[in-house]
Amino acid sequence: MAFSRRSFLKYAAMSAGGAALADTPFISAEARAKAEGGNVKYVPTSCEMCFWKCGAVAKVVDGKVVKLEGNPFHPQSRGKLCARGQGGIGQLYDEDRLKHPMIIDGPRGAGKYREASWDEALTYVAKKLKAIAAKHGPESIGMMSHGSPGDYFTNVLKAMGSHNIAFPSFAQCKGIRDEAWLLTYGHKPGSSCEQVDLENSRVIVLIGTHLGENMHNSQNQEFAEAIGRGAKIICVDPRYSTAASKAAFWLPIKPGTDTALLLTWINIIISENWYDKEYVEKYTEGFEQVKEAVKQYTPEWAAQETELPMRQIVESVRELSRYAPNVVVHPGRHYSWYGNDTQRARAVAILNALLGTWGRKGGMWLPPKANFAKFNDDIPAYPPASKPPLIKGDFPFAGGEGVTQVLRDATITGKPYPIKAWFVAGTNLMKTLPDQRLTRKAIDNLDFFVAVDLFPTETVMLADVILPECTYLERHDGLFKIKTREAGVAIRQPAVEPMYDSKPAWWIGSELCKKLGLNEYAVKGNGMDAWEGRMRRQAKAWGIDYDKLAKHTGYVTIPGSERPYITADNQPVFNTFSEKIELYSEDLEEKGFDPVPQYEEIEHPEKGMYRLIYGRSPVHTFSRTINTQWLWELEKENEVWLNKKEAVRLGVKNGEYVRLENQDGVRSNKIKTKVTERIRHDCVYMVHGFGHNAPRMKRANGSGADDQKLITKYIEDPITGGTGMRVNFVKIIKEA
Ligand code: MGD
Ligand code: SF4
Repeated sequence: MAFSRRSFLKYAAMSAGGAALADTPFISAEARAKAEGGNVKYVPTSCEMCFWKCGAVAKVVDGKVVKLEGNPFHPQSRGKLCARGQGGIGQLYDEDRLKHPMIIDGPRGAGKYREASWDEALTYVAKKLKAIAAKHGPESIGMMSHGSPGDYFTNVLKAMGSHNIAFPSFAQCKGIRDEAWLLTYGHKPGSSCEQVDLENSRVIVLIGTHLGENMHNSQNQEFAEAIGRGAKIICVDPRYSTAASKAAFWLPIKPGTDTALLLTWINIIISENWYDKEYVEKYTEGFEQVKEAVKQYTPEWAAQETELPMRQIVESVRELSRYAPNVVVHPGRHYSWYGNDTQRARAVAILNALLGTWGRKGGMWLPPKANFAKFNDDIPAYPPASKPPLIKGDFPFAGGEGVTQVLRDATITGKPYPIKAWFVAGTNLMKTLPDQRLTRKAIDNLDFFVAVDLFPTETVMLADVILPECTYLERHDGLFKIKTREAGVAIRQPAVEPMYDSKPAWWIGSELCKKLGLNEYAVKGNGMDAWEGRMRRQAKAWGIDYDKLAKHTGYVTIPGSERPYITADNQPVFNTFSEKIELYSEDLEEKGFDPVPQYEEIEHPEKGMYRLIYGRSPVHTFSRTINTQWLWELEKENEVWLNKKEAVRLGVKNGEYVRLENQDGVRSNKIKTKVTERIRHDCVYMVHGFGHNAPRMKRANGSGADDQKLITKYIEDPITGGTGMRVNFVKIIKEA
């Protein structure tokens, strides 16, 4: 391959703040190819190495992708890609990819499969699904998915009459936060990306949001620019993270006590009259109730509870108020920490409202204004669900995306009605859902299990039928609505033909519809260009020039959609009952929850045990990139961070391999110790996603340790169903 590992590393070398980002000249894709001549193509598309969906441009020489660059026209990449984005070539040419459809040929879990043609595999899947639907009802088929394949299989399931579709990005991630902001502002704090105006912020508060290690391209670019401009960072994290190393205030909080700090900050801001009175009066409801409810949270109390110096608590919030409203308390993203997380997210939302950040420069920009014409390509309405879907469980604010573990529980218990088949696309459930023992038990209970994936992961290798999707560089995938400060539309289109016998998910879903006798839900037209035809019709409905998008820019702006800040003729719209920001939530009160967040103490580890906390690496996405050649070479294994004094007490040396054993006696793979003063004494930290148990993924298998294996305990948030996963305690076992 023309693109050597060495040149890749040059581009992708990590800086202290995360992955380096490569620049691209500002010129259209077609014009560049013409200028270079020869057998060179530049194909604008959208990255899927994570779900920020940056605009990328693939350079293709003689039919091979040799380079990926950031699309300069796309606001989420701004001409740059992170290391993972550039590493997408490694995913495309990974020799461990799934190459053919496979049908199980032995007991589940034994790893025995036979190759099948697409026709045979899809006929088999359709026959099995039909039989299960006939015997137990279509609702007994459940789906779990992450990323773009979900759309196509949602169509299949709904066409069959099942609405039991759930996404781990809800209960294991940001759904909790989104519901809290919907309750408060009537808006999520962002759609494609968080609406944080870091570019113009004067003070940025990060509560466990580890920008720099958590790598979302444009957000990290803006964060770096803000630091360069002298913006002050207040970083609340038990660990001296990359972001903390750039901070004016690092608050090494006792894990699980963030709501105590937030409510105390709210109390200080109110009692010191540091809040934005005019804004609060004009745009919020329930101020007096909040004032009353937070009175009890004094700085003295918070200092004890959070183990932070009182002076630091007061001085940091004074700094924050001093520059308000050009400040932002980042809404965060991954929220499933302690089981009371919706109220922590509410506290962040309320704090932002008191500082008047929504719609203010340096705060949170207003959502862009754009009306996209309805387009469903004349697909008929789905049949009504034969039984009410389970996916919200007993959680009153479980949102529209569904709570994954509810499907898993019903698969195990058969209650309130049985789930007999799973359709799993683009998610490695064994590494995504807490308590792997339950995930395995549920899979063992299934009558039928289909997986659509790129790789033979531990979850995929438990499926009865495995369907190989092609990578994002080999497929059309739709026109994406992108909402940043402006609204726009981006394209995903193939840079090269699908390798092996892999197919795009739209094709798999469409062919399955036909095999199920649901032709009216299949993509119109035949052949591999049918989806592109649909994309063209969609572009037309939206008034977008498809050819410009596909050949030149990869992204187009919706003119006039940008209106980031409040002005006299640009007033914010809050989609709440009161049409204001609801500091006091009657919706929560009605369902028996605290209308203003209150602090709840959680269990802490006993001496000798440490709370297990986890986070991200700038060069990996969950467990999905560990096997990707260059990314694996950059970081092959994770480490466990252990406080230096604790290490001395335990006699553990830096670099020594240990195992972690949790409160239920579950032991990890061996993991290297990073002895450091950069973490509190009561917790240990590791990067999520390593420690695969997937022998066919040669690089990833057995590399590092799996945090999910140790997360046998989780606490469900009673409001949204989020699974609090930082409630496990581990001890360190020295290797013999
Ligand atoms: P979290 O896991 O919530 O992640 O990124 P974030 O939302 O930033 O936060 C991890 C940080 O929380 C760590 O620094 C940890 O020390 C700190 N922490 C742990 N416990 C506590 C606590 O009790 N209190 C406080 N204040 N801090 C605590 C996740 C985000 O990252 C998400 S949701 C996605 S989907 C993306 N995934 C991803 C990826 O996989 N790879 C890379 N490179 N970037 C990613 N960006 C996104
Ligand atoms: Fe790709 Fe990186 Fe953008 Fe994610 S942040 S979409 S991995 S370039």
